[in-house]
Amino acid sequence: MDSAGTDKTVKFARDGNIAILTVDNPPVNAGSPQVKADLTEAVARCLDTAGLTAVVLVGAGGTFIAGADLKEFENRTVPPVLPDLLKRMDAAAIPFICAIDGSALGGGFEVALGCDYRLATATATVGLPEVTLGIVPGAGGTQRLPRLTGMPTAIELIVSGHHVPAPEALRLGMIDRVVEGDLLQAALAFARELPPRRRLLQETVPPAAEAEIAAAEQAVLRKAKRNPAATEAARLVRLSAQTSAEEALAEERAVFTRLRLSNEARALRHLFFAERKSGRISGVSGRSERQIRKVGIIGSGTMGAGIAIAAARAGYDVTVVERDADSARQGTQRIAQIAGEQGPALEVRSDMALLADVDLIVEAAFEDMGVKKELFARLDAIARPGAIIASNTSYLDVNVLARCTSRPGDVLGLHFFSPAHIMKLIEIVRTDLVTPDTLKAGLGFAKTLGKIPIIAGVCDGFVGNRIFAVYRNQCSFMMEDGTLPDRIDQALQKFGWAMGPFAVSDLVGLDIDWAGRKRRAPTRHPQARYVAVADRLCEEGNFGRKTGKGWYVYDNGKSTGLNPDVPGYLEAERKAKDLPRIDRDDDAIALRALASLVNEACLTIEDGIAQRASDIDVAFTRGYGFPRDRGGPMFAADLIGADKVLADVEQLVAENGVGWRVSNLLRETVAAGKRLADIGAA
Ligand code: 3H9
Repeated sequence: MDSAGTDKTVKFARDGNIAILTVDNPPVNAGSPQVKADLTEAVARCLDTAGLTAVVLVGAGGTFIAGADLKEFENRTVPPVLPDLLKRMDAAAIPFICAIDGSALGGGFEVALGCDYRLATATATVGLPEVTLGIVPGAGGTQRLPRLTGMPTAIELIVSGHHVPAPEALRLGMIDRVVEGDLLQAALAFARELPPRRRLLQETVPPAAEAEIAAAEQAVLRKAKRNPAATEAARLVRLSAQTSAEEALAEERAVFTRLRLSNEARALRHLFFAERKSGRISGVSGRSERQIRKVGIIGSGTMGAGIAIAAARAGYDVTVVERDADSARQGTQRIAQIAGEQGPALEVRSDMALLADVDLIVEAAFEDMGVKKELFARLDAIARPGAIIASNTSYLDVNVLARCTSRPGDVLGLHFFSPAHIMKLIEIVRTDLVTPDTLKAGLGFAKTLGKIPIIAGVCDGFVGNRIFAVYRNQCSFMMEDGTLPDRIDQALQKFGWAMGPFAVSDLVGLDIDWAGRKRRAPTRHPQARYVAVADRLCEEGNFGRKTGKGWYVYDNGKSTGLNPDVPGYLEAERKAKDLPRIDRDDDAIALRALASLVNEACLTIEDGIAQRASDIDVAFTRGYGFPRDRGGPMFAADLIGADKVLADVEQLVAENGVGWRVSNLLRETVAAGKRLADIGAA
């Protein structure tokens, strides 16, 4: 085997008459301008070399190509571009065989589609996830894939952006063979058989009934709300059967180029990198020395059941315990009901001693400090040395719980979001005395569960709920200023929120917040602005959806409109306080809501509770229904104009009075002309 060009990101080597091109650009062989240039040069060399019978394309480091380099997207495109390379490969006389290990995604899979044959290891994944990044494939993906899978499947795959595991890809026709054993040797053996050329663009798209295409389209487009790339991608796939490949490719490229620098695509790229950064703690790196295999969960209410299901599905050996036999029976039923046919079936037990040999305990008992303190003291006596004890509390002081044990270094918070087996967000709560190894173990556990972690310090509500509480409070002030709750909900949904705050309160239950307000009442400043309408609803037993009435009225769980009592309650309150009326249009409502989030987010970073602004963007898009296409509150504020948001914060603080202040960090960042979303980014 001869080899050359070792300083290149694409290495050329030969095995007899077969050329081997190895893409080597760690960590994921992303298609940077250098990779594209080197690949173009290496392909040209193959085409200029006499006597070659085939080219095998492979990736170094256990992966093929994870797609275009997303870090380069803000820069101007420099030639050579991928479509031109694929055109050259199409015109070649010899076949290209792609050997896929790890990921072949986006532009990486488009290179694979530009080859004649695709072989993959059983653990490889392939796909075109561009739509999830607010763009469409830019190098023929929308034209070549339907020729392999048919149009309905291609629409489904491209619009959803699904990463397809090799066995499924084989079934769908996306790859030709799944390889057991040495991938390169298998690809070389395949090449030696002199397979005929197979240029996808010369094939026609398999026929499909319009009804089938439309059904596939509707199903995926429904899920891809507020993403213009989704509709464009579906339209482009349809073009594959309507016009020449040349015309369709030109249209695909034009759409790709237009969407690449759209605000939605920028926002989604920001979140892509933010989600990769959010689990990092400065000064803490590497894996925990502790192995977690057995997980114990205390409590089988909605949260405990969801956590148990998530852990069991991730392969942990799970033990769930309850305080007595009756609760255990109910818990077993609850888990069966939530997990459904997919399972797992878990039997909840009523014996705490069963937790003696587990590696990690997650306490998901009733949110009461007294109950939890007692539990932590008991757990300290039961858990084996070295076991980690975590609380799923959403606001209680985990430092206090840690001090109830003789091993505060092994205690942390793992705040799941409901439903815990579905929601991706998790807050890893860093107590004062927690050891780096415990944090690493908590992060490792979260990652195995497929969660996206952010790190939070200890305070009431940690990062997410602390900021969300301020936002909700601000929305109730806007209501008291004269805008009815349904109008506020509508304005925020128009901005892109999954639900408005009043609809969320009804869903969660007004009693939950009521308990919180009563708990905080003794420490509330007597002059602090306070809206009492929610208390009135609660006093009348109207707790939202579950009682059929809250901010809205419900019939069989469906809202039939605003609770007719609310306007009267509001007017009475406004009159009693002699408040001036402030009329806000939809934009002003959305801006004020955003301003409240951004200011509290900056205060949370200032206090050392949140690590960085991008973590807050992750938390709000993954846990609170903030629109992903706006990139999270901090990124959205940068797009709207950080100075405009600051001006609204200043007004908000002036209007709200006691207890409200403008974050210095916010002021300084705006004054320095820096991006809010970059605060804390190291
Ligand atoms: C595209 O291709 C458009 C084309 O149609 C255009 C044709 C003209 N760029 O996720 P991980 C980094 S659009 C730059 O932690 P994993 C990542 O930031 C693209 N960097 O590992 C991280 O860096 P760091 C379509 C990238 O094993 C490191 O690699 N492609 C890229 O959990 C490890 O990543 C996609 O959408 C990239 N494209 O998952 C695929 N990808 O360590 C995007 C990764 O400094 N990538 N990095 O933080 C993924 O889905 C996952 O990263 C992957 C690995 C599954 C590959």
